[in-house]
Amino acid sequence: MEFSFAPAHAQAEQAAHKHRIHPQHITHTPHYPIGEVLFHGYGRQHTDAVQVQAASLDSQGGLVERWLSDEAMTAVVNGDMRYAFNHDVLFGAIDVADTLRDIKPGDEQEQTSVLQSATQTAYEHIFAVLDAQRFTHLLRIWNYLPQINTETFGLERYRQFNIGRQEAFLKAGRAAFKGAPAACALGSQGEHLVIYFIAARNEPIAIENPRQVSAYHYPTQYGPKAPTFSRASLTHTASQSLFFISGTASIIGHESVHVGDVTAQTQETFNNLDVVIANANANTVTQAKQPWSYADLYLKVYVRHAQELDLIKTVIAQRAPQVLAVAYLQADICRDDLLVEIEATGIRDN
Ligand code: 3EB
Repeated sequence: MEFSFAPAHAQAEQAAHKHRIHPQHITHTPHYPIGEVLFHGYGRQHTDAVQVQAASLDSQGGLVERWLSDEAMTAVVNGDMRYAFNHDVLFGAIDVADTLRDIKPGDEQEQTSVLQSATQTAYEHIFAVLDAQRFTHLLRIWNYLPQINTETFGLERYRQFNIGRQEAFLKAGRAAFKGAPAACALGSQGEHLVIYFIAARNEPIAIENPRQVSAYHYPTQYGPKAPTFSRASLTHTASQSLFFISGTASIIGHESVHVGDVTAQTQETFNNLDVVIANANANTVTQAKQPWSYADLYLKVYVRHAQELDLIKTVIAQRAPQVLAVAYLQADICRDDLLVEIEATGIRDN
């Protein structure tokens, strides 16, 4: 698998020259995207890419995150769900419309919010596909939900999402605590809940960060059910090593620190990233021939306030000048006191 970020206008040109995915199953030759995600701040586009309504802060027409298969692969479209897989990995996405229905007046009497049940249903669908295709192990999940910090049903929507997510993991008999996949959960514009994911046939190694309480053990002050993710996941395919660092923020223990100070939050985020990388390198099971470093990583940076972009860029230039690429997106972060969140992906040939 290969990875790239590209400005979205290049994507539009390419889309015009390729056949759209309509049939249920298509087999593609190598170097076709196994997954494509278009990040943009405006309405929905005519594209086969997964669409996330989050504005790209450095390319005006939006950003495309592209996962390329280096082997022949099979693509499947099934209602809200699409996925494609080769010998080693499965990339999939589910896009659920209308998850804001729960803010209509009158619904508030319901016990279970629309978002909570939509999340649970989406994850159950994901697990059914993974079990059926025997790509049993989730490595990484990206979650984008509208109005993530808005309170409805007496509970912030991120916390509603966490209930549905944890319930689905438990119901499926999957690791909801130790051994959970790497993840992130961000706000988006529009109304769609968009979840995309990468799975493999072999169990990954979950990495934690000793500076932070494991997210799946956060106390209930952050919501009735804890978030379901590990700080990073590591795995090998026959030819490659994959390293996924979850969304990482200015949290020590379980508390947000440097509230109101985006520069200090970005520095603290790098203190956490440094430790996650060091912990991954210390894991003897992964037998990395070379330690992972920022020079192996693509960063995705979520910025709550677009006007703080330059402050964040200054810290990145200082702490990780050697990264392969950085993409900046405007997004709300799952705690309203967090101003920045950074995730990383590494793909390396064995
Ligand atoms: C944190 O460390 C910040 O709910 O899937 C980071 C990564 C965060 C993943 C998730 C949330 C999630 O708690 C927030």
